[in-house]
Amino acid sequence: MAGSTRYLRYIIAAFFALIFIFFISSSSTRTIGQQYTQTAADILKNQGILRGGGSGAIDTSGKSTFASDAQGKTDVGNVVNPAMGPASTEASSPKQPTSPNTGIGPTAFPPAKAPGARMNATFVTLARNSDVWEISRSIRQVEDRFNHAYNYDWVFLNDGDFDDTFKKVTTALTSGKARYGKIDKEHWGFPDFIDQEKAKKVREDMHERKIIYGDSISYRHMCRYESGFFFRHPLMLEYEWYWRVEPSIELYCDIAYDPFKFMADNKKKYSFVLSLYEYVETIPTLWDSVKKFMKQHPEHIADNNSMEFLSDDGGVTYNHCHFWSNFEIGNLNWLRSKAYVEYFDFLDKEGGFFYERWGDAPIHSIAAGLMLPKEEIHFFNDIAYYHVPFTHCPTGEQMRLDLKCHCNPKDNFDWNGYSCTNRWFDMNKLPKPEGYEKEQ
Ligand SMILES: Nc1nc2c(ncn2[C@@H]2O[C@H](COP(=O)(O)OP(=O)(O)O)[C@@H](O)[C@H]2O)c(=O)[nH]1
Ligand SMILES: [Mg+2]
Repeated sequence: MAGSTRYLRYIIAAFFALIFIFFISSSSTRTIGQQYTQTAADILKNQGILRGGGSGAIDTSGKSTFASDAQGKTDVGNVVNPAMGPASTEASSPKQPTSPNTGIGPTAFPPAKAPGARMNATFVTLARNSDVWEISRSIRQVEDRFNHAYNYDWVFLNDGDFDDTFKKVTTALTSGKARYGKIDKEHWGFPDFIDQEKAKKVREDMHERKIIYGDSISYRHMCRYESGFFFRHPLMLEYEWYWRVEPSIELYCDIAYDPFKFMADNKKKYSFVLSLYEYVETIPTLWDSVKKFMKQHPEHIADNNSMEFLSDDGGVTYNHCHFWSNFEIGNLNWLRSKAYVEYFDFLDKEGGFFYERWGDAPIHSIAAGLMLPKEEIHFFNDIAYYHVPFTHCPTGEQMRLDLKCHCNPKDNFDWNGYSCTNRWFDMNKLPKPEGYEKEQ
C-alpha cells in the first residue's frame, strides 16, 4: 500500500512537472513570432487608425497563403476590424513598417536572384474571381519583366471570397508569396451618413447622361476603397511600399532595377506613368471640397507643392489633371499618415463618392499634389505601360532598345494634348526626354 502511494505521488509530481515544462516552452517559442504579428497589427492600432484586436489574424506562416488555406487560414482580412479611427501619426513615425525587409522572422522574403536588400514592399491587386484571366496576363508580364528576379509578395484583395481557381492560378504565376484578403464590410458599402434616395437619383441621372460607370454602385465602392482603405487592410500593414496592378495591363520594357528601392533611395512617396484630364461630370464639386479641406487643415499642405500641376489659376479652379492611378508605386506610410487619413475622412463625409462619382485617381493625385513636396512625386519614363486605352511608351529610342521594349513609340500618350505629363515637366522645369519632339 505504502509503495503504491509513493508511486501515485511520483505520477502527480511528474504531471505537474510536465505542465510546468509545457508552459515555459510554449510561452518562449511564441515570443518571436508574436513580436512580428504585433508589430504588423499594432502599428496602426497604437496610432488609433486600427481599432480592435486582431494581431493574430495576419498570416505569418511564411508560405503562400493558398498553401495555408488547407489549414483554414485564408481570407484573414475580415477578422480584424480596421474601422475608421482618429488619424494616425506622421508617416515618419518609427512605428510604421520600414524598409529594407529585415530578412528574418516570418515576414522575411524568400531569396531572390537580384543582389542587395529588398524593400518592405508588395504588389497589390483588387479583383473579383471573374478577373482571373485578365489579372493572370498582368501578373505574367510583371513577373517576366521584373519580379522574377526580386520575388516580391503579391496581395490580392476582394470584397467577396476568392475561389480556388483564382488562388491556384495566381499562386502559380507569382514568384513571391501570394496572399488573399477579404475586405471588411465596413470598407465596402454605403456609410450610414449617405442618403440612399439621393444617391440613387444621381445614379439614374448619370445613367441617362451615359456617364461611364455612372449607374454603378460597385464601381463607387471600389473607388472609395482604393481612395481610403486598401492601405490599412490587415495584410497591407506589414509593408511600407506598394505597386498597384490591375487586370489586362501590359509592361512593354524590361525593368532591370528595383523601382521600390529607387523610390526609397530618392525619397519619393508617389509615382506615375500616365496622366490625363478627368471627366468633369464625375467630380463637379470635388475641388470645392478640397478647398474647404485646405482651409481647415493648412498644416497638411506642403510648402513646395504641385498646385501648378492641378490648377491654372493658383488654386481657384481645378484643371482636372490627375495621375492615372491604375498604375502606382507609392509609400503606404504616407497614405497611413495623419495628413492623408484626415484628407480622406473629410472628403468621404462630403459624400461625393456617392452623390457624384469621385474616382480614386483624382483623390490620390490631389493628395499627392498638395500634401507632398513636388520632389517626392516621380515620373517613371522607363516603365512602359498600357491600360486600356492609353500607352506610355518611353521616349528615347536608345532606352527602348536597351530595355528590350516592344511598344510602338507612336502610341505614346505623354506628349498628346490630352495628357498632363507635359505640364508636369514644365512645372518641375525638367528637361524633356531626348527625342520627344519627334514623338509628339
Ligand atoms: N473585388 C472587386 N474588385 C473590383 C470591383 N470592381 C472593380 N474591381 C477592381 O478594381 C480595379 C479597377 O476596376 P476596373 O474595372 O479596372 O476600372 P477602370 O480601370 O476604371 O475601368 C480593378 O483591379 C478591378 O479588378 C468589384 O466590384 N469587386
Ligand atoms: Mg482597370
